[in-house]
Amino acid sequence: MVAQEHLADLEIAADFTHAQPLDRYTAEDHAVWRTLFARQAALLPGRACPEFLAGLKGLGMASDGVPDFERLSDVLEKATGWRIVCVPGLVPDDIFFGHLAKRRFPVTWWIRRADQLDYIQEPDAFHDIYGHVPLLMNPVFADYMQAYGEGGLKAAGLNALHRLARLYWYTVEFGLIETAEGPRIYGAGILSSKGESVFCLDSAAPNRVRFDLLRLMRTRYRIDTFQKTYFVIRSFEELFEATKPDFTPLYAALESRPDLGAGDLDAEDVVLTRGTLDAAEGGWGESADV
Ligand code: HBI
Ligand code: FE
Repeated sequence: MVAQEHLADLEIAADFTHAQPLDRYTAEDHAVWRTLFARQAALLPGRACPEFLAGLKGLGMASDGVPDFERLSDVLEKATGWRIVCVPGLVPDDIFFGHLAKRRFPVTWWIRRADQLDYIQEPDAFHDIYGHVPLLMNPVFADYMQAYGEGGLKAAGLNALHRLARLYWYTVEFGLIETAEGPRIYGAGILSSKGESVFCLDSAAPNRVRFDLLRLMRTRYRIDTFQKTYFVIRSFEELFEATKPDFTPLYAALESRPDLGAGDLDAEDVVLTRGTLDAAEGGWGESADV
């Protein structure tokens, strides 16, 4: 499906939100949700971080079909003050950041087709809801996401959006977290992907590097393959504290440092796993970093 098809007849507000068109979900849509949900439920215990699993449980997220966003919002709001808002798909950066800054998480209403279970380029309802919303039940992560929205509005004025986009990519979407039992997943891009849920922890191909804010903001990334490098945080408190200061001097300092490729290691890195970067294993053929 292309984005345009999802727009037909929806009344979209200036902030890109609209009511969730619950009556438009087909039997196939609900079946796709059930399949994806069951696959991840079988895979994620012992792989996802405990905070994600607790959030999933706390939300009472249904395995029976695409959930009602308002019902989820009511549970979420009681826990951390966040709500879900329904959007037609990717929204402009300033709109996206504006919602986050107000503790509203934009969620795409439509779900991928049955022939797109393993990969879809744009975020859909399964990625947005299943991947992102459970961690918004966690108070520290919930504050981090709001701060990210506020930082985004500021970065836009400083020509540093690409730095902040890297932070989102390598934490919110593809982050790993250390636990007493070993590394666990907290990134939504991984949690909503069967293949990457296994690859990011079990494969010898990718690098796993200790989270360092400056280093991360120098690192390009892959949007259409598994990641070449995962950054590992020690706690959500560490992430929140590291990103709390004003980034303005940081952006200035970064001007004189060269970017790193998605698979590059730096002399100062704390390398937890040095990846083989085996292209066949990672699916890294012809595609390039962004
Ligand atoms: N819109 N709906 C939606 N979801 C996103 O994750 C999103 C977006 N617009 C912009 C955007 N993400 C990114 O460019 C920022 O994270 C940098
Ligand atoms: Fe996402």
